[in-house]
Amino acid sequence: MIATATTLNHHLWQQQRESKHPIELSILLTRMGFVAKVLTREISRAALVGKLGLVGEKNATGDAQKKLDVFSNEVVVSAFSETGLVAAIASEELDQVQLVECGSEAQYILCTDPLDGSSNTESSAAVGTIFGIYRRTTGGRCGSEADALQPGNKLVAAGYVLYGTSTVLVYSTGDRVDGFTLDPTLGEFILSHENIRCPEDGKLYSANLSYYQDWGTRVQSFVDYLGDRTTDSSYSLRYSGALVADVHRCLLEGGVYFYPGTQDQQDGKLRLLYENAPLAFVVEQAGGKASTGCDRILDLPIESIHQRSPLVIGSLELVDLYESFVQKSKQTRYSSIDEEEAASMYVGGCN
Ligand code: P6P
Repeated sequence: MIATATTLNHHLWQQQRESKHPIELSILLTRMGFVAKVLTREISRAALVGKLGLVGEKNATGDAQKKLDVFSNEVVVSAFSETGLVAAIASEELDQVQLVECGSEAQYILCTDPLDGSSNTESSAAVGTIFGIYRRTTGGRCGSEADALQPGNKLVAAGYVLYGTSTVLVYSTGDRVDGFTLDPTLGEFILSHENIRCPEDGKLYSANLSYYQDWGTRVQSFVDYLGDRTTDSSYSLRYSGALVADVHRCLLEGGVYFYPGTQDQQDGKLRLLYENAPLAFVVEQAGGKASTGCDRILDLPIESIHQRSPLVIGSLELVDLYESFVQKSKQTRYSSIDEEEAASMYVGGCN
């Protein structure tokens, strides 16, 4: 019954009242809800107002930049700058950290991929916004890049917005994960996925298998195991081209998403600060797991804002299974390849 529905704002107030987080985080997460409403509207009508297509340049990480990438970034930067609570913003679409506010109240840092999976916009497939929020660490009058270079285990809040068949906002401030679905007739995010728990295991996996030949033999063995129909465990591949959509599916239904390193890009494609770390924060809070295949994502030191890392994320059992293939020390469990071959061939992993 809609009259008793819990809106995002009410949920944030409840969490804040139970002293789960400071009022500033409620304000910032409410702001993300506003951004999500604006982007829901603009993404859904982009084809009608000439907002699809490329802008011509590439962004700081070499990705082709879409008009919607630039627009989404502008919406995020302006919306969070107006709060007076954000000292600096690190974005996939900005070469450098944008220093925003020098007021004493500006104690937070926003790290964001404003429009993840933007290549999907041309075909009206799912896209997302990823965000992570840190407290400032430097004491200077203004924020600085150093404030953004914190490991994911220092995040105070993180989440994402999925623009799919519905718009869903998922967030955690460090003790649970909740999801809200936008009711466009009310303009409100309504609690629809309370206290999300990631299934410990699952039968779905997400990866771009066109890179199979570029992966090390240990990752290839993992993929071969998942595709082996002679065993009693049959897995299905689901890959959308949008990290947010694939991770959201793993979070709700169980499954694993992986984007390993290759010979040419040993750290893979995905960016640690504003893609992997915020999603790892959410998935771990829901009982899942996120690593490079070797090391916990949230413990990785972050030396540059566009730093990349391999990623395997999702159900605990499936991430452990992946790690059992790529970690020499855990390799006795499933892999048929012998230690010498594995040790000599592994790319982007650990021994
Ligand atoms: P590929 C989108 O560019 C993104 O960052 C993720 O959202 C997505 O999972 C991945 O890259 C897709 O990369 O190499 O499969 O096209």
